[in-house]
Amino acid sequence: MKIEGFELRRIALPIVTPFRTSFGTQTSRDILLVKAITDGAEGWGECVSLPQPVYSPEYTEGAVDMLKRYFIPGVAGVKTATDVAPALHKYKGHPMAKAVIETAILDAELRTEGRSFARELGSVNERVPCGVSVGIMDSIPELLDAVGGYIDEGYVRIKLKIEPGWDIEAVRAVRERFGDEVLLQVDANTAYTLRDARHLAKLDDFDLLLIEQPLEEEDIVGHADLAKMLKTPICLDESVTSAQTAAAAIRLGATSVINIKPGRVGGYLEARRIHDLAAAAGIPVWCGGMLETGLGRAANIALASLPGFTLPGDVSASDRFYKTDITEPWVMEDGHLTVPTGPGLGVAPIPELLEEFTTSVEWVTL
Ligand code: SMG
Ligand code: MG
Repeated sequence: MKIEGFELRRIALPIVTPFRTSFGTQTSRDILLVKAITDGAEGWGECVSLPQPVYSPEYTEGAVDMLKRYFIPGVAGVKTATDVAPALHKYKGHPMAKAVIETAILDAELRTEGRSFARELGSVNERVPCGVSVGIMDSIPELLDAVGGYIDEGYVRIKLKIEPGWDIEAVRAVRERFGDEVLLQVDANTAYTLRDARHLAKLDDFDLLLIEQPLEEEDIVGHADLAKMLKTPICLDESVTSAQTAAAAIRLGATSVINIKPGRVGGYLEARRIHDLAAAAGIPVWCGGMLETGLGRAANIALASLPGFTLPGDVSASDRFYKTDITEPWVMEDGHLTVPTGPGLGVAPIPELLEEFTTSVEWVTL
């Protein structure tokens, strides 16, 4: 395969209701899409960075700069997606920017060869169960309304975003209203320190599936210490930036479940490596989400259908965040989404919708 160039396209999509986490509130999504132009097919990638470096060090303008300055020139001569990560290895960090270019090239390659992401990654399931991530709200009644709505829609697992001041009582209220049967977990996005250990241990009363990333990204040892003080399993998100950090966190006892987000670890091929090493270590994994459009969602659904993904992911229907998606919308049936089987991602942006939401387009030829 010969890569001829890339289109860098920015789109702006409104979000149906503001989504608040411990680090801020998202009210719309400004997304970078990358299209790889090759002598075979065209391929798409969706960059999961946020506009500001508040979830991880990456931010979208930075990703654009890295792509134009280093990563696009860096893949000149690359003939297959498996050569992308080795070609870019000398450049430190920026996994989301690396992931988007690898995904676009992989999609082009798979479309050319008529193979799907699911088949390429090692899918074993035809559908995946859907979890939903519920933001921090202004009041408990508002939270209970939101959770009730998602349960009525069929979501099979609820994740509550937490922060100091919005944790034990929120979880207690959801358990009291919806019962012990609901699969429930929480995500702190690094909002606590080890000094909060005794407070966090109060979550042990509520039979949660896991607590996600309570401490700082770098604090692997702190998570290992905290794990000894809690019954609730710890699941790392932000801290796991590669297969290497995943292996280290497992070895140290810092994580007994892993949230795999392809963007955070440099792409779907590295995500599969983490899946494989976690499976070998008996560690369950699940697929995280970054408010993807239908494009990024398609790839996540394929990944979530691998055998080690034994917990429902933050894999929700398009209408969880977007009234209008840029692809055919992902619609949940019986709490599940069907794994796409067409060539590559199996979906593509609908041209008129893509145009409608586009804010800028730039071409970079190789
Ligand atoms: O795509 O369903 C989704 C969002 C899931 O909560 C979610 N993601 O830390 O796991 C996480 C957050 C990161 C994004 S917050 C803007
Ligand atoms: Mg998280």
